[in-house]
Amino acid sequence: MTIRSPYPDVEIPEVSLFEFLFADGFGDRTDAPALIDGGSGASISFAQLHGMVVKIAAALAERGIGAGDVVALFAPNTPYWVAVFHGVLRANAIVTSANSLYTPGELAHQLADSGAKLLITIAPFLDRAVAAAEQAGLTGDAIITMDKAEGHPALADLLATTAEPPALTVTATDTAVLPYSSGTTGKAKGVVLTHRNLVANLLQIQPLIQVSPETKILAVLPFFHIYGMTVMMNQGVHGRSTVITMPKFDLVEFLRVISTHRIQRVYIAPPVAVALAKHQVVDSYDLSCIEVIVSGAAPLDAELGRAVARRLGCRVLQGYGMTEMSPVSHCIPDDRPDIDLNSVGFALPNMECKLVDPGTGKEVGPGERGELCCRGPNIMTGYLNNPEATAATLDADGFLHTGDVATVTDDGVFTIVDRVKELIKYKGYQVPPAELEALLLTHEKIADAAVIGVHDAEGEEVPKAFVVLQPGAALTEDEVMAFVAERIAPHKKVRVVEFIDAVPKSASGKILRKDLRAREPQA
Ligand code: AYL
Repeated sequence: MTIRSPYPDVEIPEVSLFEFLFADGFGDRTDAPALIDGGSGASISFAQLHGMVVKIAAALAERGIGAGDVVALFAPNTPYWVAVFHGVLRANAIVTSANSLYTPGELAHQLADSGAKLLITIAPFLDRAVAAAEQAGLTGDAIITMDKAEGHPALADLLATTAEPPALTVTATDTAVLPYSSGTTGKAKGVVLTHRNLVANLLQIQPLIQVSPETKILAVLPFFHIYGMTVMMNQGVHGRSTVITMPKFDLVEFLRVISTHRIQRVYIAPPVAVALAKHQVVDSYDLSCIEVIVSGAAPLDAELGRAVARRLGCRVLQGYGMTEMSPVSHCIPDDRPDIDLNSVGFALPNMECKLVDPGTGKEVGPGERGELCCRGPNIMTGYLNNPEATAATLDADGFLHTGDVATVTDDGVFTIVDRVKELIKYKGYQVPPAELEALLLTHEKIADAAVIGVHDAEGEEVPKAFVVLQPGAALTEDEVMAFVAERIAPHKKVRVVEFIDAVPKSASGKILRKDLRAREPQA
C-alpha cells in the first residue's frame, strides 16, 4: 500500500537553483538584509548577494571552472558561504560541502572521491586544507580563502574581477551538490542531488513550514550539511527572509544572537533542545521573539520538546529526512500543534511512502512497523560512482530505502521507531561504523573490531567499539579511544570500548550487529 502525502502535489519548475532563487529579482526586498553575520552584525542585502554570486561565477569561469567541475567548500557558516555556494552553481559547476571538523585525511577522501578541482576555505582552516589538498593531489593555487591568507588567492580577488559571468547552461537535471553521507551502510559516499531535487524540496516544505520576508531564521546548524543547506540557507533566500549565520554552536552566543536579532525561527538538532529545556542561563535572555523551533536530524524526545515549548512559549515541531532526500520527507506542519511530537508528521507533497517488513520484504499497513521507503522529486539520483550502493538503496520502482523503521496512522502521521541501518547519529551528525572499524583495524595490536551505537546516561547515542586484540597484545580502553580520536573528526570519536574474544559474524563474514546490540543493557 503506497501512502501518499495528504497535501496536494506542488508543481516543480524545470529550472536550475540559481534561476529559481535569483532570476526574478527580489522586488521590494532588493535592499533588505538577506544574510546577517550573527557575531559582527554585518549584513548583505539581496542585491549585494546577487552581485557577489555573479562576480564569483565570473571569476571561477576565468579560472577554468565550468560545467561538471566540482568545487569543495570547507568553511563554517558565514554570509560568504552562501555567496560562494551560489557562485559555484552560477558558474555551472557543482558544490561538494565538507564538514568543518574534518581532519586532513577525511577531507582528502572527499576531495579525491568527488574529483574536486578547487577548495574554498578560511585562513584558520588552512593547515588542514593544505594537508588534505596535498594528499588529494590538488596544488596550492587550487585553494582559495574566503578571508585573506598569505600565498592563496582570496575571495576579495574573485570579487574584483571585471569579467562577465558565463552563460548559465546547467539545467534542472544536472548535478548541483555532492554532500557526503554513509547512507545505510559503508563509508561516506557522494550523494548526487540535482538542481531539481533541491528546488523540489524547497517547494515541498513550503505548505508545511512557511517563511516570509518578515521571518528571521537562525542558521547555527552547518550549511555543509543538507539540513542547513536546504532548510536554512536556501529556504531563507527563497522566502526573501533574513538568515542570521553563526559559525558554531555556543549556548550563550546562540541565546544572545536570538535575543538581539529577534529571531522567530530556530532550527535545531535534539541536543540543543536539551540545553534549551534545562540550562539556567536560558532565563537570562529575552527569547519571546521565538515563534517556532523545528528539530530534525535525530529523534526528538517528545517530553523534552514539550518542556522547551512550555519554557519558551513557542511551538516545537519535528521534521525527518535524509541527505539522500535533499533532505526533508516528513514534517509536523506549523499549523498543527495538536500532532504528537513523538511523530515526524505528514509526508511532504509529491511524496509517496511505503512501509516494508525488513524480514519478509512485504508491505505493512497502518499500525505496523516497517522500513520506510520514499519516492518523490527530492530523492537523489544515486551515489557518485557507486552503482552497487545506489542499487542497494534505490529500488527498481524508484523508492529510496531509508534504513529507518516507522509506523503510520490511518491519518498519515508517521513515527520513526527504530533504525535498521548501521549508521550511528551523534548529536545529529553521521558516524559511519564501517569507517571506524576500518580505522581500528589499522592498529597493529587490533585483530578485529565492530562498532555500534549505544545510549549513554543522558540518552545520547554514542559509538561503542568492540575490540579483539592480537594474541598476546595489551591495550587499554583509553588507548583505543585516543588512537581513534587522533585520526578523525571529534563527532566520530569512539566513546565506549569493550574487549571481546571474537566479533560475531554471519557465514558470509558480515558483522552481526544485532548480536552485539543484544549484549547491551536495554535503555
Ligand atoms: P542525514 N527522527 C529520527 N531519526 C531521524 C530524524 C528524526 N526526526 N531525522 C533524521 N533522522 C535520522 O542524512 C534517520 O536515521 O540527514 C535518517 O535516516 O545526516 C538519518 O538521520 C539521516 O541523516 C529536517 C528534518 C533535515 C530532518 C533532516 C535530516 C537531516 C539528516 C531537516 O527538518
